[in-house]
Amino acid sequence: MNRDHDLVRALCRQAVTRRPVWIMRQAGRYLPEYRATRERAGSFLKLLKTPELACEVTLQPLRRFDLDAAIVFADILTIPDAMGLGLEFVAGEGPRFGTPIECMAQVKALPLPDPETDLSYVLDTVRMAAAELGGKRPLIGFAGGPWTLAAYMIEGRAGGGEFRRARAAIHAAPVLVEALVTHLVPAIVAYLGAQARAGADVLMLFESWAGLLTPPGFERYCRVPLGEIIAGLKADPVTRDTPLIVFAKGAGQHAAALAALGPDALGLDWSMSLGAVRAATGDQVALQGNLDPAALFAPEAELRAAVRAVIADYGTGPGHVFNLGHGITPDVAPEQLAMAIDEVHRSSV
Ligand code: 1CP
Repeated sequence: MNRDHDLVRALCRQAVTRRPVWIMRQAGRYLPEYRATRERAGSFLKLLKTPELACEVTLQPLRRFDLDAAIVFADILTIPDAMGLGLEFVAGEGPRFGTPIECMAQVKALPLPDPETDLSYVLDTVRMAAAELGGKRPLIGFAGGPWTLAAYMIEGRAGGGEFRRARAAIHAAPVLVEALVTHLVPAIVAYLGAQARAGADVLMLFESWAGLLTPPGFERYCRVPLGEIIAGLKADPVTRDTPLIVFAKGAGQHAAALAALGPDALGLDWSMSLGAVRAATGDQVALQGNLDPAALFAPEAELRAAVRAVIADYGTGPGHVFNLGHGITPDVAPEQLAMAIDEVHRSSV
């Protein structure tokens, strides 16, 4: 385990030599070298399922930028794929499942994937990337949160931010949605545990569509199952000591409730003030974020000022990991990201 690094120390709210920074979706389409490797693989799914190439794109952003972590190149939809939903990626449209979830019989029949066999390609990517990093930079493993996975599994396709079917199901078939998220909990615990055993130094849960839920929906489909996942990880001797970041996008109002579940850190989107969340969570957790990804389109002076504003908003003391408030978009110029990272290093400890 790679404990001797600023990212791990910041996640444990310990003093750092330099404020750590990494970027959600740092390996991706805004990088020409990523597009070239995807081309070589033939498709996104082939890239994902070819560990040599997935390892290569995991490391690409670290060759270009002075980043404090690599994130394993995989996708949150690997679990539903391993459960047999038939994942495809349609050009210009995003993910789609051949057999979306429509009834309780399907939920009951969903297998619990064995990560070592059913998701061995992800674990091979983790093992290769960890070996290449050689302890110089920590590697982040991740999974989708149960509500976000359930939303894609019911919707059957990229939600485009709306997820009309999944949200209708909450009202028309709440027992089905609850059964599905409950079914996903042990699969997510096993998958994250396997990534930690394969060499991931930090774990992260992406609950990217938490913001679609009403407060009672958040409680039932998000907070409660996330609590079960965290309890499962903290009961396992390997994952107990692996720092865990929970990113529930659009759920900043629930930050204190999430902090009480016992993750090491919360990721925040740009709608929240880091300082306000820090005050509300009483320094129980580290915070990660939260530059608006659209700030990467600003002229240099404004971009640098926006980076400084995020740092000032967090305030002094340890426990901050700089990141965007959501993934970097494919249309960003890599030079703009380089400037933002440079400003993090100039303006902070
Ligand atoms: O065309 C391509 O090259 C595919 C684009 C792409 C990439 C680069 C997809 C399809 N997935 C990924 C990799 C990926 N996905 C990573 C590793 C790379 C990195 O972070 O550097 C990670 C962490 C994810 C996680 C992921 N996938 C999330 C959670 C994070 C977030 O951005 O909210 C979600 C929601 C997905 C689903 C997904 N996968 C891909 C797309 C286009 C989508 C979104 C579809 C939609 O709009 O609903």
